[in-house]
Parts: sequence; C-alpha cells; structure tokens
Amino acid sequence: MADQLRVGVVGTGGMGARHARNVDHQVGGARLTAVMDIDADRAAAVAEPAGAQVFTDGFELISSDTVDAVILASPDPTHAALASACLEHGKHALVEKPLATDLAGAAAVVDGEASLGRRLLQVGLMRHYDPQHVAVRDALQRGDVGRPLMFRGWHRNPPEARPPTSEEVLVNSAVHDIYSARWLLNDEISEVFVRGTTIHPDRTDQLDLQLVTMVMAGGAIASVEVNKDSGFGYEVGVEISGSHGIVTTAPHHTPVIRQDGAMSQSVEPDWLARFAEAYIIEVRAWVASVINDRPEGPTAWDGYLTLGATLAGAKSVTTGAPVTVDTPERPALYSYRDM
Ligand code: ISE
Repeated sequence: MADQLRVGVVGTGGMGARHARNVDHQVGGARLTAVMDIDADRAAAVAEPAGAQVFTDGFELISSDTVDAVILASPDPTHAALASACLEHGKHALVEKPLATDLAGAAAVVDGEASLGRRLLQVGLMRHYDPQHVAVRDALQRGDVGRPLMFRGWHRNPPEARPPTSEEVLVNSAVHDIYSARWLLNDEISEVFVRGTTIHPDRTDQLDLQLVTMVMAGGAIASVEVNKDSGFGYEVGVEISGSHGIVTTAPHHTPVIRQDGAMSQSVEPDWLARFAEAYIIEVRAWVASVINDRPEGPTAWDGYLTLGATLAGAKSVTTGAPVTVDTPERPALYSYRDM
C-alpha cells in the first residue's frame, strides 16, 4: 500500500461527491485517486480538485492498481455486484446502503465475504457515527434508562425529483431506522408490519408516509415514522423507553429566535446538512479501520439482516399483514459485533 490509502469513489451523486470531498479534505491517511460516474463530466468535476483519475466504469476503477480501497455510492441496484467485485480484487469497500436491493443479492455478497474469511466490507448505515445517535447508544450502554423496551424513530425527508415507490421508501430510507432499531436495542427483528398513506392523493400506490412497526426477538417493540415529503425540510431522531427512563436524541442545535411575537428555529434542508459531521466521522473511521486492518461499524451481515427486515416490510405493504422475519445463523466471520 502507498504511504496514504488511495481511495476510489464510484458514483458522484450527492452522496458520492460528499464522500469524495471528505476523503480529499477531511482524512489525513487517505487521498482520492479515482472517481467514477457514467457521466464523465460529472466525474471530472469531482475528480479535478484532487487530481484524481476519471473512470466511466465502476468495475474498471475497482480493478485499477491506482486504487487500494473503494467507496461505492452508485445507484442502489448496482451496490451488490460492485461489492462482490471489491471482494474478488481483495479490496476494502465502504458500500452505501442498501447493501443490495434484493435479498439474494445481499446473500451473495455475504457468502463471498464469508468464503474469503476476511472482512473487507463496511456498509454505510451511518447513523452508527452520528454523535446524537451515539450519545443515545452510550446512555443505553451505561444503563441510564435501564432495560430498553421500546424504540421510536422519526425520519422526515424533503421531496425527491422522482417520487419513490412504496418499496423504495423502505429500502432507500427506512433501512437506516430499521438498522438503528437493531443496533440500539441490540437485538434482531422477528416481525415487521408496515402501514402507509400518501400525501399526494394522485399517487395511491406510492405510500410516501409510512409507519413501520417491529417486534424484536427479545420482546422489545419498535416503530418508525417515515415521511418522504415533509413539507418543511429534514429531521431524524430516535427515542428509547427503558425500564427506568427514556432517552431521546438531542433536538436541533440551531439557535431559537424570538421575534415579532413568534419563536422560530431553522431545520436542516436535507441529510447532507443534518449528517455532515457523521459522514466525516464515518469515513475517518473507515479509513483507519482499513489501514489498521481492524474492521468496525456495520458489516455486510448487518446490511443483509437489515435488508431482510426492510423487504419483509415491503411485503407487508402488499399483503396488509405482519410478516415474520427469519434470522439465519450468523456466519463465524461476523461473530464479533461492534455496538
Ligand atoms: C438517502 O439516500 C439517505 O441515505 C439519507 O440518510 C436518508 O435520510 C434519505 O431518506 C435517503 O433517501
């Protein structure tokens, strides 16, 4: 490996461009050497400030000997095949969530990594690095509220140019909160039931407002409200009721302004603003883990199990009934869990 970890970024949408910039500006031990997008001009605009090489094929970037490790931030359906290519080339990758868009795809990635016998993949379920979520995790670990019994999450988004399908709301957005429930309750999901409605009466098959309810294997319960067109900006938080108290993520840290007979507080417009710090912490932790060869954070197994529960939620939307979630036996490679 070169003196600094040479990182390639696949995909230069909002998230890929942010990861590329963070690698270039925020991480001491790494430099951006390659950027890929099918739109060469868009890739060039992201690559140029770092003097990185431009690719228009993700698989070529992964196999390039100018790249030690890869961040995959291309469209969701491409994640699994690209992650498998990283495994084939023995390269570490930070794979944006979801690990795959279907369970067979996620299973193939997990099988590939398990048969390699080496953890090379981290999944971008990045609430794991958000200081507000971490503070809740710390309170739970200290036992501040006793035994965690109920998880409540809220996840409110600005509208997207192309409105997502009901399944995309779950697979692209709620997947984060479903991971948070597993992570913070430190348990697996045994049942999911999703009900939804729509803010847009003309889109009855696109449920942009969903209530995800879950039962955990140990008996705790969880619910998540997902809103894909909040009408005011972006907001994500969690609250855990325990046997001795309740812990809630801190509210917005923007100032409260009193003026003209009213009080107001600004809200972040989107996740890139709300989680700006978390993305930096995440990529620093990932680079350090690659350099020290000490994997940490959400694993491919987390990506697989979380997707399994998420897709069970999508099934429940179509059947209108709760869906049981199976948790297969954990492969030995993933026996260590970094809470
Ligand atoms: C987006 O892809 C993300 O990952 C954000 O964290 C999430 O809040 C948003 O809903 C997704 O579309």
